[in-house]
Amino acid sequence: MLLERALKGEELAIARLLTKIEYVDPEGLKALEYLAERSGSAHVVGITGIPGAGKSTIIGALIDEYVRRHHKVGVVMIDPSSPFTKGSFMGNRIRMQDRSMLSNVFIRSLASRGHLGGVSAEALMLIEALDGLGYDRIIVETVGAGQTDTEVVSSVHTIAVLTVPGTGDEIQALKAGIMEIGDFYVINKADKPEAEASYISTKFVIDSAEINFRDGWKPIVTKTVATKGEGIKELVDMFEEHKSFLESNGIFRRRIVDRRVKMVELIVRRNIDQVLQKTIDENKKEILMMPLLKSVEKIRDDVIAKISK
Ligand SMILES: Nc1nc2c(ncn2[C@@H]2O[C@H](COP(=O)(O)OP(=O)(O)O)[C@@H](O)[C@H]2O)c(=O)[nH]1
Ligand SMILES: [Mg+2]
Repeated sequence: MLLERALKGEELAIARLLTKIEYVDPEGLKALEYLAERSGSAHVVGITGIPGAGKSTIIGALIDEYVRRHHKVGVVMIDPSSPFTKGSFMGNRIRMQDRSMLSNVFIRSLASRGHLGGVSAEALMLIEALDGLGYDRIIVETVGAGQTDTEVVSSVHTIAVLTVPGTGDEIQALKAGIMEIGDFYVINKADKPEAEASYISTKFVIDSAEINFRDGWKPIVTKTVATKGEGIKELVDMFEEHKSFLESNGIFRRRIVDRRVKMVELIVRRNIDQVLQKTIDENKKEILMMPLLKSVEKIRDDVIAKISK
């Protein structure tokens, strides 16, 4: 059976199982239900930031560091503009013959449009599944904009916002309210001369901000050079610290409950949306001929009837 083989860690079986989950196939959903009973221990970290900030690069470096620490790493990428594969992350490292990289890392790229009509439900289902399969560190790459991202971002344990030096990102981000979401502000590309100024101004914004930080955690500002792996060990240390902080507050657990509630909501909402769309398509003519409120009532009653049978 596919699930059994996936639980044994067979990569091909995992890939096929996740596809079935993504497509909301009955076998996939059954497996997801089983995996959801075993999940709940993975630390889920969201990496967000504008395209080109270095998200994919830093994720490659984080994978290295996590595997060095004997973790199993799952990656979910919600960025249609950069369809990375395991090969593109692992290219150099496989040549270094680090076999553990191959068996302890699973990377999944999500397309821009999910099979349920959006990508967030799939992302949450994949996180749940990877968690249940024993991946104890899960990284989610998002561009940090739009509804999908908001839904996913609010369901992860730890959020790291990548900013690029010299772009005035910090000020823009603060204005846009993005500064309120991060647990970490990572000034990547710290090899650029403008990095120090960015670091100082971001720190200033955090220190002087009169905002309620998420869960009472004061965001940490830090610098990295993702391409050289600089600052990555320290970043992972701080992620682990944040994990302990969340665990000691009961927030770690609460976030997983939130994730499940959100997942259920999204799946049901999209099921209902599909019925609604179908009903509207079938009744276009009637809608046009009826008074407005009458047609609203008719469509609503039809949808309710279809759902409840
Ligand atoms: N100089 C420098 N370039 C970097 C660094 N991190 C990433 N880059 C480069 O920035 C570009 C965009 O990186 P990518 O990871 O694809 O960004 P993403 O769109 O946020 O996923 C690539 O050409 C990377 O090599 C860094 O620390 N320093
Ligand atoms: Mg990317």
